[in-house]
Amino acid sequence: MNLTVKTLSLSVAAALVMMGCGKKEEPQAAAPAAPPPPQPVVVKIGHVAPLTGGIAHLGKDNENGARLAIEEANAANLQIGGKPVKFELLAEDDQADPKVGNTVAQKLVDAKVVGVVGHLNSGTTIPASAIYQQAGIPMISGSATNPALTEQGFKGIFRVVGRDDQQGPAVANYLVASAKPKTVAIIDDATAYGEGLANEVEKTLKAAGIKVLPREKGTDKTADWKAVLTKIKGKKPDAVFYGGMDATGGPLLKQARELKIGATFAFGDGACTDKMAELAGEAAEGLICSQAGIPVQAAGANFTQNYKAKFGIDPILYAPFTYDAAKLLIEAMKKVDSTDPAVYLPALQSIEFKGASGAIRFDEKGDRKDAEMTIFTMKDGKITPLAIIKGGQSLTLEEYAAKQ
Ligand code: ABU
Repeated sequence: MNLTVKTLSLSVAAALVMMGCGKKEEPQAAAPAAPPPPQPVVVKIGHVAPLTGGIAHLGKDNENGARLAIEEANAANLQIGGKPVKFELLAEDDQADPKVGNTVAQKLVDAKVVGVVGHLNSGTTIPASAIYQQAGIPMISGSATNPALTEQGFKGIFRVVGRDDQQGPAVANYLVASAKPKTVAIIDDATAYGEGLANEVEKTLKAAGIKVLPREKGTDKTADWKAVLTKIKGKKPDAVFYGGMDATGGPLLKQARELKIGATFAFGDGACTDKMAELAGEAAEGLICSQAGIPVQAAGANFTQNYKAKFGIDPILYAPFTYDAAKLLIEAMKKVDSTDPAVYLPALQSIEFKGASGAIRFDEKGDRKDAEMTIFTMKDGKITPLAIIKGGQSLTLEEYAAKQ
């Protein structure tokens, strides 16, 4: 055996002896399990709109907007107050009925929501706002336009659309400038919204020296307008304004044309949707209408794409506004690192936010500062924006988009 082989053999032998003499291997103690990730704190946000009845399509559109914002916030895995949070949307149906609206408002308060997006109708939003205010829960409507909502002195009540004392003059002035009517008939649906907007239109028309016929009325469920329209036909107005929603405005317009009333028809935001073409058919062509914000065509591209990807349809009317309303609540919570309404309310009051519906700031009443108004006409079955009015300026859709 040469020296090298001998040395190697001794080393191997020594190693084997050492292994044999080593401590018997103990079974490895299991590594302590990692602590489970902290369970997210569930933060409830309410949404209320009519999800049944004639304007359920608008209620669902509003709800979809809020739901998209909530899901996007959850996808961002937010931490508030040092804890992961998961937002949950509690969606309620108020059937566009003020009594039901109050019942579901109380239900949301009892469920401990920390904020509410809604309601859709002014007639439900105004009474429900007192319940939220009393409970200290901030509420933002994405569609209620009656001025009375924010004239109550409630510090936690907001809207992200304009008001009917802005919308009424906007649509009435456009009607005067475009149709040059000498006599106008006005009909409303006897709701807080329909009657209130009709009053604003009447004031503006009268101030412009136009004769306004005695008011005609229906309800938010009227399907047969023939008696009202026959009465109006005899007075030969040049234009007719209707304060009400598309579910009743569509049949009204269809029946007017069936009665061979040739007047120009104008509507407010509740009847300023493509649904008018579905309900009135050809009769809807050429109608004039207004919305109390930017048109859905001007909403942020991300919002529109994500909405369509999630719901498989295009947003209809105020979904960008309810989307923004939900985002505003969450943004205010993030700013103060708290989901406590009393803590985040001041941040909401002073918020400056670039939303899908444009730049949002609130005035001391809770109204949106510098809200846009848009005038549309029905063209080839589609509500088509003609003018976006902001701060006394009138812009086309393209001009508005170029400024963003
Ligand atoms: N702004 C139109 C529909 C909602 C409302 O009642 O105000």
